[in-house]
Amino acid sequence: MKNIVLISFHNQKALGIRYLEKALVSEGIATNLIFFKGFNSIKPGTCSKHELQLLKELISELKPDLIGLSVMTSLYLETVYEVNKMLRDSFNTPVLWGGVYTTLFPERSLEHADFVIRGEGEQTIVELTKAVFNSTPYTDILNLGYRVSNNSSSNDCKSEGIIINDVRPLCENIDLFGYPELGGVNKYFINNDTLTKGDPILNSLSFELTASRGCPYVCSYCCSVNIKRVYKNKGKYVRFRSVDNVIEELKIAKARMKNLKVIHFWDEIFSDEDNWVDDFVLRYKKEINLPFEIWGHPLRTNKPLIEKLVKAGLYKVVMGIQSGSPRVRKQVFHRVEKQEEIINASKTLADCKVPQVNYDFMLQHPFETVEDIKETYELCMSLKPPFELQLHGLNFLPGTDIVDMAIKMNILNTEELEKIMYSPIQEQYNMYWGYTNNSVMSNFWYALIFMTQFSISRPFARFFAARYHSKNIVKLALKSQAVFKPLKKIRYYYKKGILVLRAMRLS
Ligand code: B12
Repeated sequence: MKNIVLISFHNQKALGIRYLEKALVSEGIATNLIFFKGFNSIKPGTCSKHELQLLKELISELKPDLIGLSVMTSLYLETVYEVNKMLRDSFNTPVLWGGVYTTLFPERSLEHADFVIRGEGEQTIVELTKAVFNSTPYTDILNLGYRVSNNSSSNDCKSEGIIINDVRPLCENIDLFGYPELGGVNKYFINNDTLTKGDPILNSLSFELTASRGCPYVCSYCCSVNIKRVYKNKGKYVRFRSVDNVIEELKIAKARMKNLKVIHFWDEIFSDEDNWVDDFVLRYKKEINLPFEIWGHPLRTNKPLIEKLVKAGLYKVVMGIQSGSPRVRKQVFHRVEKQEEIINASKTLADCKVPQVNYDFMLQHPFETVEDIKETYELCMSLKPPFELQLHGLNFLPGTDIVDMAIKMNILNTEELEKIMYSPIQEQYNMYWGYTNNSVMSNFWYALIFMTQFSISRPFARFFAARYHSKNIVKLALKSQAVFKPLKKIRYYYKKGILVLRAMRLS
């Protein structure tokens, strides 16, 4: 039977290919999903020879007529290239790429793939798969890009031998996409040198979904604004699902996932629209009643909203602040919120007693001065505790505005940036989580920022900060990290335990 295989990388929950499966299966197209490698945000590593062999054997068994690779992030390109090469060397099947990276770099992707799909793929993948299966023309399919053997006269032709068609208008009613199917015999997970049949999500403690698509902000380090530009004049970019549709999806997850303890909403901006939220909290509490986590934004955090969400089960908010320096935030990161707005948001989260508040910062990157990192320390001291900090570096992601800024400001040149952006997966993660800045004072303020998140170390941070001119104090503060760093691990296990207990009480 003709079928399509879709492969995700380092992500067994992969919303992208799960939505595509829904679209294909709804049209009666046989679809298999392979989750190649599990998610590991600290030490991902690439695939082993054995894992590649397992994939090859599985593809030989499934005999697909089209193979789609989900290239969501450039960080995992090393694994994507290995898989792509194996497919090219071993099979004659056309290969299709899609996902955020492909959307922003269709020409580059076509150096490896026969077809690319830009943007949201539901309708296009159905049209392309039908065309490939039935050997009918695909040249006019919107969102599609493909290689041609001889030159074409099409206006959409961007480079020789390549056609990139226009994108279709965005689907405004995203309920029409439905939601991913849980379980099924068409799912395979390859990880740790083992192939497991069945949907890996079914045994998970958490369920991940998104109640919206798109983001209204223009942060320079994120791809969202660049994806939005691909869709210029093609309709509304930020769209919300109906509460009904979201609750239906969650009810199925709750019924089918026996270990389910927590829900993650991965909306770039969780809805703050009154009617939607009122309806959601009422139904969520009544029909789902499990702790849930959202990503927050300082400009979308107000007391009535957070109070309602906490009553419904909101247990964790992760809020990107990224820098305490107004200069870095505005001029480098293109973020519009002011210092007082961030502090007020932190008051709201603390006053509403959100059980877990996590602030995200990008530090020690080439745009930052010692004065900027000192300002981040000062902001952290003004945030209302309790909170946790997620401190990391800046990933230069291909196609983002910050890459062009780094070139224009002579911070890095094109070759240096290419090397950074396309280096092996582990190197990119080391840069992201690493502690590579050599300036002693930058390391000093970084250490103090870390200390602001624990009530036990906060007074020490204040003490060290007041004496930052003294070399001995700077040395002492840097040494004291060895004492405070383990606090993070202790807190992690403590919070995890509390969360499981809380979920057991609720269910
Ligand atoms: C939610 C999310 C996550 C979740 C993923 C949850 C999950 N279950 O999948 C979590 C928090 C785990 C996560 C982790 C990471 N993420 Co993330 N994430 C997002 C976010 C906000 C939304 C993605 C999403 O689920 N959208 C909804 C689904 C339905 O859309 P989609 O995935 O884009 O899929 C559609 C199309 O792209 C296309 N498509 C997708 N796959 C395929 C395959 C084929 C064959 C075809 C034809 C089409 C196609 O069709 C799909 C349906 O319309 C995006 C931002 C964004 N605007 O995309 C960042 C984003 C994708 N993440 C990003 C990054 C960097 C990461 C991490 C590397 C972060 C880190 N340092 O660890 C990891 C990598 C995870 C991984 N292994 O892939 C970057 C990627 C950019 C880049 N160049 O690398 C983005 C764009 C954000 C940013 N900073 O710019 N992420």
